[in-house]
Amino acid sequence: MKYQAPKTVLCIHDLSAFGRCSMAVIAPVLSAMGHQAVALPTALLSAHTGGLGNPAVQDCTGFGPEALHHYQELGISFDCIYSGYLANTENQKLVEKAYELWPDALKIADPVMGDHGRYYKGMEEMLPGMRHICGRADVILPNLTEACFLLDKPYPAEEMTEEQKKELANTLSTYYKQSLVTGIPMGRDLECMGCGEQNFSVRRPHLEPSYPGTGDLFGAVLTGALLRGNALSAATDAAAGFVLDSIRHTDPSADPALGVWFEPILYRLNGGGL
Ligand code: PXL
Repeated sequence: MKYQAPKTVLCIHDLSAFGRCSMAVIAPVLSAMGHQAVALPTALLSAHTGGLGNPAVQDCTGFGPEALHHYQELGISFDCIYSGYLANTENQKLVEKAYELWPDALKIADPVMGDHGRYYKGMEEMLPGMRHICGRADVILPNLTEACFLLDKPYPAEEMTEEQKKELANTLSTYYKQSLVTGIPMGRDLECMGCGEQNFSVRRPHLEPSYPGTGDLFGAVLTGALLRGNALSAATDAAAGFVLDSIRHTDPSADPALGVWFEPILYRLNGGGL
């Protein structure tokens, strides 16, 4: 096998320990793909907030700036800064600070704010800061709801026409370098639309039920594949395929709140065609 130096990825996400989302899927996926995941948790939760009772929550806002200071002292150079769920506006400033400290890093931002046309609890106040972060990122990963929030557009009540998608893509391209809008319902499929420097779309069957953490799984595989030198469209295809395979490997009678069973197929990311 060709030797490839591990890429170092600063991961700014929450760590929800149980329930297979955020850092709990991002770190193992990046490791399996041969990268070093440096976990900078924005918050610690005993489990995610999507149907597993009342998790214990520890805010980590004070930890972030000290961690960045330490990495600066160590002279670490990050190849990539990948951010997701940010618990407050201080966390948003942390991402901006990381961008300033490591301007050459590939900046991937998932503007986690909501889904199904609605904000997650308390996330409305995050919109201005998310717009700012996304404006500086190389690649943003909004779902359709978040793309509509970013652009101040109403969430489409019905399936989008090609014309409407084109309009969304054009508007996103005016503000953001490269967007990947996930979760666009198209018939029996879900579409991921790439727009900006590269325009393409990737579709996979829309399987029910929906599981928490699949957006994080998608983002982590995409990030890992980009850092291996794949083109954005190939990385998107790989990420969408891995999410679908993980869903297919999940016992359909299991509680969806427990997330998808990606662990048994993690080995596929280590090498393969990526
Ligand atoms: O990306 C999923 C996610 C991340 N973080 C927290 C969550 C969820 C989904 O419910 O609750 C805290």
